[in-house]
Amino acid sequence: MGFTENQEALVNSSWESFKQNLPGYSVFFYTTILEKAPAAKGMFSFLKDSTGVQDSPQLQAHAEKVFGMVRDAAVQLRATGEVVLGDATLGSIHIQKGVVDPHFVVVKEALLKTIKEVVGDKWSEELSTSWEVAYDGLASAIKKAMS
Ligand code: HEM
Ligand code: ISQ
Repeated sequence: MGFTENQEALVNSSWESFKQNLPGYSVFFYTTILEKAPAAKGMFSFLKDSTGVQDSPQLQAHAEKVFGMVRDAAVQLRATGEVVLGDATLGSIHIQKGVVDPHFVVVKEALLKTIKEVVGDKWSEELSTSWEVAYDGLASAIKKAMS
């Protein structure tokens, strides 16, 4: 079955909630990533010299971009059934930073955990699956650009 209107609506409304507390959720997102993959810290220019995860405009901007791109992927999946990468340089950026396949799993798990935190008691299996499907479509497009 294709990506449904309801799935798109679930992603859109939780994306709006995410932006309501961008500083808090961004720190939560990075903290979860670094719990799962401590070595990833050195990969991010704005994290490598800090102790722990400190809130900063760059940290927020990057997190907002990642979540916003997954949200866009959901919109694309609903409209066309596929995800097309807008920015062709994303492949080479990630190769250059040393990103490998298992990192995509870590980022996915952290994204889903953050969404769970964002929506609280509005969490549902379908909401989580919607984010997961959109993320997987986007991750495939980035990996293709990396290959
Ligand atoms: C850079 C998006 C997966 C690590 C970037 C940039 C974007 C982006 C848009 C360009 C810099 C920016 O404007 O923020 C995404 C999306 C992903 C993804 C949408 C998944 C669907 C990953 C994974 C890793 C990773 C799995 C590894 C942990 C990085 C690093 C940079 C980067 C280290 C450079 C950040 C810096 O400026 O220091 N990513 N990314 N990304 N990405 Fe990703
Ligand atoms: C992946 N790519 C770019 C920015 C990011 C920020 C947080 C987590 C993962 C990311």
